[in-house]
Amino acid sequence: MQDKTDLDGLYAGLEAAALQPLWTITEELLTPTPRPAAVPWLWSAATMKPLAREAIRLVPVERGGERRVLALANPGLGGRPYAVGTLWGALQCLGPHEVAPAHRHTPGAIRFVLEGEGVWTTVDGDACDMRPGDLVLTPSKQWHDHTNAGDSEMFWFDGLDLPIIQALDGVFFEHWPGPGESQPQPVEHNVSEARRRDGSRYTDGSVTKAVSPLPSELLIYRWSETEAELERLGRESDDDLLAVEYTNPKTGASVLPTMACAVHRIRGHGAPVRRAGNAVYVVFRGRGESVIDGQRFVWGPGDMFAVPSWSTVEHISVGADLFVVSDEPVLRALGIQRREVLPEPQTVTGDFHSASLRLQGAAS
Ligand code: 1HN
Repeated sequence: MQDKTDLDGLYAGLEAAALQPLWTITEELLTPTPRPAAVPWLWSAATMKPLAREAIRLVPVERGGERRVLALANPGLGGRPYAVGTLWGALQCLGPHEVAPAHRHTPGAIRFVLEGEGVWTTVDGDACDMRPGDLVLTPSKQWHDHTNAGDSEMFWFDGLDLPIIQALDGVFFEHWPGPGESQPQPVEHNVSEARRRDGSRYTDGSVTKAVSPLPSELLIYRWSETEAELERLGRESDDDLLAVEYTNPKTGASVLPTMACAVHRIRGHGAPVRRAGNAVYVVFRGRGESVIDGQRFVWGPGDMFAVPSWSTVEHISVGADLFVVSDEPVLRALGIQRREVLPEPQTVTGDFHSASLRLQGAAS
């Protein structure tokens, strides 16, 4: 009895002193394998696009709000605006002749273009033209603004390492000091592309990548070149899944120190794989499905889905190209990267229906 009272007193004393006894929390802290709070989830283009168009109609792009961006908010993350624990993922859109003001910040960003024309992102003075399938980089601390000089709406995917930089309490942000809200419009466009003609821009999974704190100086990777690389790989291999990673031509490392970008071409039933680290997928072309921890996700162009750390994923399609961004370079830099190919396809135990699809179902 005395012991129980003493023990209660100890725990009360610890709490009052802002101390916690590890022996009561060991098992939740040191899990045998990763237990991400984020859940596998899919955001469909059919749901997102009408909302984005409504936002274009109702909400101007202005200094302060800075961007018209719909953040993928994973329902496992308790309202935080992140697609997975370590990555921001979003649909960004610009209406005809809109300009999003210039700013810079410590989080780094990648853009994968889905739809539209006549838009460029100016990155530290270099105007990078954006066309569907292109990857455009906005490395940490570089000034950037977006200009839509065309008559059509523009949609692209944004990936940022914001949750990582936030976890490090390293977020700094600054508005362009002017004059004006944007950088001066450069006469020449795509300078980084013209300048960096040598060095390989892609690798397949068989190459061990360098670890580098430097972002790529090449800021644009064109879809025509990515596709040529996929075609080349496809002729050399009969795998059902071809993976091409974009690389820094100078160092052979991933495009940014924190984020790796790749395209997976699915032409059959890919092997089930799980890896340490989070990923967000964006469907560029084709239709298919992915089984993530037993749940089936059916997808088509413009859909986006979250694959949290250590969940098993396999992709199935007769022909599709998936863009994928992951935090793999961080795990690699820390020496904790890990990947396993499982011997058997998963048993499908359920089908995923997004919240809005469920609502539509309930209404009809
Ligand atoms: C940002 O600067 C952009 O520049 C997009 O387009 C998304 C999400 C969080 C923080 C900054 C952009 C962003 C962002």
